[in-house]
Amino acid sequence: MTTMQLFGMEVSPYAVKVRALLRHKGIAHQWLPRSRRYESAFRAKAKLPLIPLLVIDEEAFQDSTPILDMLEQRYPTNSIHLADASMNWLSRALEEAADEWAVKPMFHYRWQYEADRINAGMRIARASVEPGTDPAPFAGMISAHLMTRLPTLGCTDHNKAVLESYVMRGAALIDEHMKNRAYLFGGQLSYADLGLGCMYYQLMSDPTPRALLQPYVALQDWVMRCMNPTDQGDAEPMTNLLPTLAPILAHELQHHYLPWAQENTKAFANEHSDFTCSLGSTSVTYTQPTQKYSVKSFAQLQATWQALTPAQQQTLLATLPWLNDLTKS
Ligand SMILES: N[C@@H](CCC(=O)N[C@@H](CS)C(=O)NCC(=O)O)C(=O)O
Repeated sequence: MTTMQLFGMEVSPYAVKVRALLRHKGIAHQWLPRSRRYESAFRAKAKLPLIPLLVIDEEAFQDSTPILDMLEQRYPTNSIHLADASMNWLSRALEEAADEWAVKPMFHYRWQYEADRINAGMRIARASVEPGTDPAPFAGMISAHLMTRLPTLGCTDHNKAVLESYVMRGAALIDEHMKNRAYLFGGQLSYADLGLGCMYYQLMSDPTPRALLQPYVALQDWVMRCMNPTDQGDAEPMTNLLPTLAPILAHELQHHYLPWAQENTKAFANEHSDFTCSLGSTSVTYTQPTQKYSVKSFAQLQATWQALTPAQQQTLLATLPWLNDLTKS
């Protein structure tokens, strides 16, 4: 019998994303916190010191998006691939945007605000130490360590307005869209739900963004559905979705992720250590150090655009013309 172990943490968006897909597919698995208790088991399998780590019998897998792809291939029931290739591209683009961009405001709220920092530090410490050990001394160390990563990710005072207005506008748009449906593309769970849903799940677990998101009940219901999903029918036709999905796509992709990823890639190619760009509707610029992993994942997304047929690309460009410039390298 196959055994499956998922090393994760409740505070890790990428780990709860993989767990949500395992739940969705009804795949039995053991959820193991990355803690003192399981550290040697983790190290025996992990190539990188990162969660999620999924171990199937003796095989180890890391990096949440390739893990979702592998699970889709091996366990095709309850697929998160949308049958319409154009819609599926959008779903994958939203997942990539959540992984690389939406993680920034999540990290910003969690580690810049004192109440959130204390809360998250304690949650991580409690999950990490042996039962019976006082987590408090570790909580401060964990917070101090994670705060050192803030500038690298672009979570600075300078970028605060861009990061926070991104979340609040995005929440209002998703809330509106979710008033009439179970998931972003209708009744079927998609990559986009897992990617964006797991970021909002984290935001909802931190006191400052949780309070700000309180008015958005449809958004909150969707987030909780994404974390423990069951399909509720088929995807809807694009024409049904567009009135409230197009503003989400513009917000996530046109005004944030794609221009950010393009500038990051340009900076990387020109060996610039940092870059500045205009994002969203705020008048202040956004600036951060160049990020190598996102160059690779953006290139992969561009390759999936190139792999669409001209007709599939045209379907998207007819309603979302801004994709034309933003999918080019
Ligand atoms: N691209 C990776 C990112 C994984 C990642 O950044 N994991 C974080 C937790 S959310 C981690 O393990 N950090 C540990 C560390 O940086 O020491 C994925 O999607 O799995």
